[in-house]
Amino acid sequence: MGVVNVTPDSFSDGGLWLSADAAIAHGLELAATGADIVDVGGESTRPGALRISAEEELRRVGPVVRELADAGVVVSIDTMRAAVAERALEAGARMVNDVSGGLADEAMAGLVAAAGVPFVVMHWRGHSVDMQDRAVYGDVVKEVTAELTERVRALIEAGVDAAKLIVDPGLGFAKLPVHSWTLLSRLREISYLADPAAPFPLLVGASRKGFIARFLVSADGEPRPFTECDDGTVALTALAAAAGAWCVRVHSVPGNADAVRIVARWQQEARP
Ligand code: PMM
Repeated sequence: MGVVNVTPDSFSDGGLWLSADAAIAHGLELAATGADIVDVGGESTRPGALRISAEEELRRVGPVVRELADAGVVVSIDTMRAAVAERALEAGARMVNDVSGGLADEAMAGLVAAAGVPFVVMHWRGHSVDMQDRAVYGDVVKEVTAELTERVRALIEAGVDAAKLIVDPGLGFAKLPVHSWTLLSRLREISYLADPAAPFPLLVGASRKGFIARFLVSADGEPRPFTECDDGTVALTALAAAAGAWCVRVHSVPGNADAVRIVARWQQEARP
């Protein structure tokens, strides 16, 4: 999954694809370089970000979703708002990626149930403006898994088809770096949720996140600039794919697409 953030302030690519033309060209490039899905978002979720209006969000993503979908790209809409998701689906998007897992907008579950599209349920504890205050865990894997399980239960109760749900640990969202690292090291447990016999597809969004930059510090202790975190992202993509992830959400596709293919080849040989 390649990312197009049509925002002025996203963490690693804010402002780069703010005009519709630039965003469309970037989405086409992501698809041409190996992305199976292009995730289009209009609202920044970087720690501390303030919300924008639904009108502004729609203004940013509408033409981008339509053009990419018309060009045959499988588009995912990255939004917490049912109204934005609905318009994006009308414009040709084929899945909904909601970082709040349906918590931010109570109309989201009904919309997704009626549309029958795949829905990404990310672990979330509140809006970006103060989410890092909620990065408090006793056992992060247990708590993230329990909270995702509760979300999945509520969505199914609201009529969403369980077979359409994809779960995501929400790296960096109400997580300190140590929480993201622990979650990454135990991805399988998260995809199992309540039932090891029936794992959910897992989406992992590690690309260029701050926990990579803060680990790969320079000799003088400076965090690695996010533009230089793509090799670290590729390493995590390989590990996530080997741990069974269904999808990785990334800003730069070629190295990550290679990593996914290499892991598939490795696993093909490793099968008895
Ligand atoms: N991360 C961001 C935005 N959307 N969606 C999912 N499902 N998972 C994520 O981890 C995720 C997301 C924020 O990252 P960006 O601003 O660098 O794109």
